[in-house]
Amino acid sequence: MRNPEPTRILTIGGSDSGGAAGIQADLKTFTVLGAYGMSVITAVTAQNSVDVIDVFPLPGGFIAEQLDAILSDYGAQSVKSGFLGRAGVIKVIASKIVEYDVPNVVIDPVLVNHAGQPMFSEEVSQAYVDNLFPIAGVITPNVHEAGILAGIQISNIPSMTSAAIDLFSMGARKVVVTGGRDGEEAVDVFYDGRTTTEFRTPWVDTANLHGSGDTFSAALCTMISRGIDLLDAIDSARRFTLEAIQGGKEWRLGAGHGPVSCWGLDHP
Ligand code: PXL
Repeated sequence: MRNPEPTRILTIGGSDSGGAAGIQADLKTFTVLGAYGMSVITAVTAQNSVDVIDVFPLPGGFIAEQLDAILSDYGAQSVKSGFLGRAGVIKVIASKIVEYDVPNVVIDPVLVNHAGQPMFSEEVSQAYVDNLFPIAGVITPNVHEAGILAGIQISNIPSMTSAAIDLFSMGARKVVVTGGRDGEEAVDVFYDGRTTTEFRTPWVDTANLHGSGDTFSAALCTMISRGIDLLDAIDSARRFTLEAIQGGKEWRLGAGHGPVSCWGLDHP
């Protein structure tokens, strides 16, 4: 055998035709980090660096078929969810993760577009809380999503921390609220029911952040599947994402918010 057998990781989310976010970001991250990526597509988007022009949701039954196909054969050592968008689809996905007993569940509750504007109804947020929070090893909302889920306005680091604590009390076992900013630092806040931990890295001034949240949670999912302790996995996934942002910060691939880079990085 030439290469060691890779870790198998499943992403469940939407296709970004622009390749910046969604399953494309996830599969690139898994690959760069040496894992074998699989994808269940929930919706196909027509989007670029400027706009999401249209979304074509796939039928829930077909999403279930994709899950059955993968999980009855390859199986997965960890799973990450992204753009799900419908309460019924969220329920189907939760029941399949339970049915196949997939370990290491990372839930990125995608509720806003890259500009931070809500994309879905309240019913979708509630479906995450009711169906995916209880089975998640960790959830990774950004500040906008954490604010929507916790029903609070997040304006600084203390309010990020309050939201993380609220999301724990709503049933999520481990919470990382991402995308905070404190002066010249990018801040993520972690809460596990006992302690809060702040992760800080230098703020990178760039418009090219499209897909950075997906990249972080896909990297986190990969680190966790290797058995790395959660706090170390978060630290490592953040460093990977920081390097990805730094690598693409000067790019002008489109007229709007471009992707992050994810190659040429020296990571285990
Ligand atoms: O970055 C969140 C995200 C994930 N997946 C898809 C998206 C978006 C944001 O717009 O379109 C397909």
